[in-house]
Amino acid sequence: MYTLYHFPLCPFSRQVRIVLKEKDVPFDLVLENYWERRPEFARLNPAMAVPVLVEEDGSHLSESTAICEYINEIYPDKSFIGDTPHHRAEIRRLVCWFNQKFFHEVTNYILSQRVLCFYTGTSETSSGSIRAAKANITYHLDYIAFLMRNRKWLAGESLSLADIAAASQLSVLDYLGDVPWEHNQTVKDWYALIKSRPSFRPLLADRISGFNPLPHYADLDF
Ligand SMILES: N[C@@H](CCC(=O)N[C@@H](CS)C(=O)NCC(=O)O)C(=O)O
Repeated sequence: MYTLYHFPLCPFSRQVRIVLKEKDVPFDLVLENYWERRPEFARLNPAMAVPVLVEEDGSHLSESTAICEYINEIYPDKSFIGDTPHHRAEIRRLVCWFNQKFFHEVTNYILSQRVLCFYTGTSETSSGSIRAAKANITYHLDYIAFLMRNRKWLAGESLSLADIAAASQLSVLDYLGDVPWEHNQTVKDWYALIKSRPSFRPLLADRISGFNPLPHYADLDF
C-alpha cells in the first residue's frame, strides 16, 4: 500500500490523487501542513514540498509529474501520457503549462495570500497579487477553450495528464470560489465532465478548517 503525503488544497497533490484513483491503486493519505517544515518531512523530500509518495518498502518519490509518470509506468493500463512521441510531447508541454505557468500566474497567488496567510497567522500582504490572479485566470480559461476548439480533451481525443493537471489547479480555485465559470461555457462543460469522474469524488469531499467551499463546489451540475 502506498502512502501519499499531501495537502488538500495543493493542486500537485490532487493530481497524484486523481491518477492513483483512475488507476485503482489503493493508497493512504497523510495530511502534511508543509509550511510547518517538519524535519521528518524534510527527510522524505528535502525540497519540503508536497506531494510525496511513500512505497511499502519505505522508498519515496517527490515531484508530481515524476510520481504520475512513475505510476503510469507501473500500471500501464489506461495510459495518461499518450501513445506516440508527438502526443506525449504535447501532453508534457501542457502539464508544464498548468503546473508552472498557471500555478505561478494564478493558483499560487491565491493560495499564498489567502490560505497560507490564514494558517501561518500573517496578514494578506498584497491585494495586488489577488487582483493579478483574477485577471490572469481569464487568459488561461481562454487558452483552455482555444485548445478545445479541435479536440475532445486538452491534448487530444482522450483524457490525459494534461486534463488532470489543469483540472487540479482549477479545482483548488473552485474550492475557494475563485473561478469565473461564466467566462467560458466550453471550459465549464469540460470541467463538469472531469469533475463527474469517480476519481474526482474524494476531492469534492475535501474540507479544510477555516475555509468552506461554495455549495456548487461539490455539485456535479454546477
Ligand atoms: N514542482 C512540485 C511543486 C509542489 C509544490 O509547490 N507544492 C507546494 C504546495 S501546493 C508546497 O509544498 N510548497 C512548499 C514549498 O515549496 O516550500 C510538484 O510538482 O510536486
